[in-house]
Amino acid sequence: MLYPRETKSREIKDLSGIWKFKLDKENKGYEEKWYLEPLKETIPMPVPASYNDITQDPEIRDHIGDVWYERNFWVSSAWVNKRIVLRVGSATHKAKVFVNGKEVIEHKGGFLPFEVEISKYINFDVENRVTILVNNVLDWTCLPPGFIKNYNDPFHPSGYRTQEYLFDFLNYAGIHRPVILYTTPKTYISDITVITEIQDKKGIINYEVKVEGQECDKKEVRVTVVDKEGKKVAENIGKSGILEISDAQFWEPDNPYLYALKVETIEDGVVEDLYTLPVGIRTVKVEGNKLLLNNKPIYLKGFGKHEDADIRGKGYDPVIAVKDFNLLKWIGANSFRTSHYPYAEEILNLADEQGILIIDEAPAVGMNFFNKNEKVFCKDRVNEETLKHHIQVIRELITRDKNHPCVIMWSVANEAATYEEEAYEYFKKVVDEVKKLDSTRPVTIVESSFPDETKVGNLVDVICVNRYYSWYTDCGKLDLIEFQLEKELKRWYELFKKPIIVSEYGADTIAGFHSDPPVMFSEEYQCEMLERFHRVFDRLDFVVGEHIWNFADFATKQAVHRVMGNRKGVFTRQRQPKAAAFLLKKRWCEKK
Ligand code: GCB
Repeated sequence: MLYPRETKSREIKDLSGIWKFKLDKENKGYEEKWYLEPLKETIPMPVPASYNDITQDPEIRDHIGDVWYERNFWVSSAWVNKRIVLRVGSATHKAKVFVNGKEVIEHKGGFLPFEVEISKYINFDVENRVTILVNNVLDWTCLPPGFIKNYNDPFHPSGYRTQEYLFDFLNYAGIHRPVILYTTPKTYISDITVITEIQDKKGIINYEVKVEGQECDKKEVRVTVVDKEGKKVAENIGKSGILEISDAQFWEPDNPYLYALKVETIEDGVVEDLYTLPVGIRTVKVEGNKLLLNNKPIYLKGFGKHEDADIRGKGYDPVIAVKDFNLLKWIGANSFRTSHYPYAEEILNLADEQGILIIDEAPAVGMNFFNKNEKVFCKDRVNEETLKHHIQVIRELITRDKNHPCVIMWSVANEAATYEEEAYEYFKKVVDEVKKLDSTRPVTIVESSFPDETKVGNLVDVICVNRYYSWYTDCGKLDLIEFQLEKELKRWYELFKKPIIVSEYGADTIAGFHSDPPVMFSEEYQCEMLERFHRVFDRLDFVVGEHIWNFADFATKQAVHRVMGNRKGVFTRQRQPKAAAFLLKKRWCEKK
């Protein structure tokens, strides 16, 4: 699925803005066919945004089930002969879409886009109505999984239920990414795949173009590579081929050079469709205990992040997005992980442009009770149906993100119960699917298990491990960090002989809390902890990256160990630096 871009043959109409919104208190709107008529008794709701924090109403914030969004739009008759597509950047977690009262598509999975051609449902030159039913319930067949707890005890009124989940971020819901209409010609470029290679100074782009629609086989395909100065540097005719650029510029954090790949369909000498894909020529490889970018070792400096901000929740906002990239640059980071789900494509586009490397993660998180008596991989929990959905999500993720130079690794899950025997078969199938779809990028499964207990260490190319020494274990015992961490990391390497990224480490820190000597939750404690982790990393040459948990404070469900959310941010939720930010800036701006 190509990211919508305007060209001379394609137009975009952004439907973001203020929509009508209605809570479906009893979850009966679908049965009662609310979509047939304009919604009644609505309130205004911004799109994109999570709906949870927009109003003062706890019933909306904590609702379990369906909500409805609606807006009107016009389509002029200038679009009559075009293919009109409605695209939802994401709706969390399930959605059904109706155009003028007709159901046109449904989708499961809260972090990936879906689209449908709606040309035949549109009325031209009059008002049209789009209605989107969004459902936030998580069960064991979803990613991330969750479950509904029904209370049957004297302490809760009858029928009381809660949405439970095992992951550590708030289950925000709503339409989180832009909703747009876009057009293409009736016969159109439906997909492009590029794989780049480097031979000395030569850059090679292997490409494949798919054309769909009427008489698509008759169209000629012309592919041109244009450099930043607008100069044509390579050209080819054909739906697939190899483009060579002598003396190419290679994409890397210090020089995120993007060529423009212009793809055109042509009939009788007339260009009908044009799509322009930004292409960065770069390679990623694992060799011995190193991660190589363009055949040179690269050390990842950065964070686990979240899509999270005040009021907006998980809604994409260009203000937050650009601010975050500015902070990444300011602090000297070169990478982040899209913990714990695929982020908006707009974020990946920025990363391509700014030279930020990304570990792209599937929304498989919360597959662990951290209690060995509670199995996860079993008939009633993570089972065949979950696996089927996981594979579907992997397909959608790779289809969406395969062409981004910034994406250097796939993470298929975070902190699953990989110590369970059944985890091996499950993840083998998931990793096989990734390899089948993309053999050019390393794959990881982010671990909380220990090296001697994991069953999946042999499935991955890079070991990613999350560890919280002196926080969740041996609270306050900073002096144990180096002893414990070094021992563990050496064991990982001894067993698997693969490069290691410490993909999470950190301490909850309330900005403004101070203590010397450091105690937990103070800014000094966060600094001291990081420094001790770093001393170990600097001693071990198989450690190829450090991603601190987390970039910024973020919202979680309410719990006694969460002080208005998770406070492990190096920045506050409002993106102001804690003391650790200055420590990291010094380290990362110096460290190669
Ligand atoms: C983890 C999880 C992350 C949590 C973090 C924490 O291991 O991967 O989602 O937020 O720990 O702070 O507990």
